[in-house]
Amino acid sequence: MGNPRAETIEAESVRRYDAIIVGAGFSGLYQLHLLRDRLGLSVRVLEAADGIGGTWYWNRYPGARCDSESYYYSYSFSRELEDEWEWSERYPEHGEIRRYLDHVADRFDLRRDIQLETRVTGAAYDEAQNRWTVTTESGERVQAQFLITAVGCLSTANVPAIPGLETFAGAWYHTGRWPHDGVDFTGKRVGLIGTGSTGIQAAPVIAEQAAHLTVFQRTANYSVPARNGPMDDRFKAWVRENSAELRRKAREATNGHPFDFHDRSALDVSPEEREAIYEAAWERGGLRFRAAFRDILLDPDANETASEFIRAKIRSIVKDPETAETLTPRDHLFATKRPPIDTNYFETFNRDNVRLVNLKAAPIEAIVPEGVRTRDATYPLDIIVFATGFDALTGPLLKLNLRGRDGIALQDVWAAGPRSYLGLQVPGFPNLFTMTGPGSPSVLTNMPVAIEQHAEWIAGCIAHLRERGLERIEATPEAAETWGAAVNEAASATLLPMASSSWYLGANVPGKPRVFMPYAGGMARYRGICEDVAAQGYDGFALR
Ligand code: N01
Repeated sequence: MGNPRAETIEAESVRRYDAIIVGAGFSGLYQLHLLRDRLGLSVRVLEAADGIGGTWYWNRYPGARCDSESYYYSYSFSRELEDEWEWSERYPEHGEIRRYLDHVADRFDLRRDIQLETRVTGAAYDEAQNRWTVTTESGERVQAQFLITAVGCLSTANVPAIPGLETFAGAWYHTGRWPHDGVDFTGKRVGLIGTGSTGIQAAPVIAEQAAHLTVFQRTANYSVPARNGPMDDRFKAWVRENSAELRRKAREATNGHPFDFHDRSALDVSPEEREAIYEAAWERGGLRFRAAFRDILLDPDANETASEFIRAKIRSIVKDPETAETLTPRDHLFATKRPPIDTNYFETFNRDNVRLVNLKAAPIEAIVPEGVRTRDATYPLDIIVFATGFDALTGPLLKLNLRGRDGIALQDVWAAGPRSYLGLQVPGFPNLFTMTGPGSPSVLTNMPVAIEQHAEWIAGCIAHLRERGLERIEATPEAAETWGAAVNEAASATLLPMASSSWYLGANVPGKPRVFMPYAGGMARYRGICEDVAAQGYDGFALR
């Protein structure tokens, strides 16, 4: 028998809430606002960092800015918020996004329910009490009926296990854990490993400051110019006038961006017309390049025309033919990996202080005290920057050490890859909601659109339970099975699974199961499915 006095003391030391939210980025902030201010729940947000912002708290690397345009990479739920905030550039820089989120936190008085510097190390569901107990790094324990993970999709830094890293005599950094004081590259020999969206943003900025930059490239990447610039007054006025329509478009779009995909095929126009269309899209810049034709992500032959257009651009920009050839992607099609956009990325390789190393020809073997050693050579360096991405989608959730009914561990349930219903719930984990989880559109969309939809759906679901005196919701295994098939089917209808080195498939992390994780059926379709599920009394969930 336990000691009743000790049990009382323990019970008193555990704080209880209706809901605990893990993470204070875009997702956590809005979810807190909805659950507390609309539903009247007691809510606690636990955040590992000492500030809010989520991914934008950590990603402060040189050149870090969003690839979605600022006027729609923001919340749409409050017209007042929209009216009072002014973005300064076409693409918001990381600091400006943090200022925006700080403003949101102040404006909606969110801070009083956010506990910073609190890293969650575990969470377990107790069936008898129908409560989640969350444990933090400092040993604190908090309980809630509902647990909502708002931990982001790209928040677990992937530092490759290259032998000898600990022997490196210089300094090294991962872009997703960038020092707040910045890094001074002046006079330094810098090595940048990785040429995804991050490396492609960082390289031109580092090259301008460093004495020398060596870019270590494993997979060559397509990139389209961002064409960033200040938001002029005319454009700002246009956004204000059209705000409602732009937001509607974003909500109804496949990918949460307020632009239309052209309904013409890349194969139905003459080569001259196609070239002119791509040229105009290249000049306009940004992720919208993909929308030049409807079938770029659907038909390999159509895609090849876009891929070849970009390859030709690389050849025309990069002066040294050998460097241009190394930079030219040939092992995957355009946008089958998340397409980067850039400011002078390919131009950077025309600088005298920049060198490209082809890791496909000679892989990295070790990091040695003086730098990086590949099979062919040793490159002396003072600083190594890892732009090597993230353990995407599942990584941040698995790190929480979640245990559901009967002590089952999420690690075990997902050993062969993630399984969920709508990306929102996992069978065996009642009252746990995974915002932008694997199986939802998340990373294939403009994130705030996906985030708002999830936050609103979860709030609606909890309101539904409360109105009916219900206490518990859990996805059924059958619904998760069917949804898993729908996720696979949606991916197979696109060219996305073709890129074998894509992080969408988990291919960037050695040993990770190769499963296409996000739902590729489009945000609009997904939203409709979620609405139908709710309208049918939460079909596929067991409620009681
Ligand atoms: O990461 P990535 P990221 N040795 O995984 C290479 C979002 N984002 O941080 O392709 C050598 O795309 C790896 O090579 P390979 C966006 O969704 C958004 O750049 O696996 N190289 C690749 O080149 C994006 O897609 C924004 O062969 C190694 C690179 O490192 C996502 O975040 C900005 C290696 C990693 O590319 C992730 O982007 C930036 C190794 N051992 C990012 N391991 C904005 O919107 C990996 N690589 C602002």
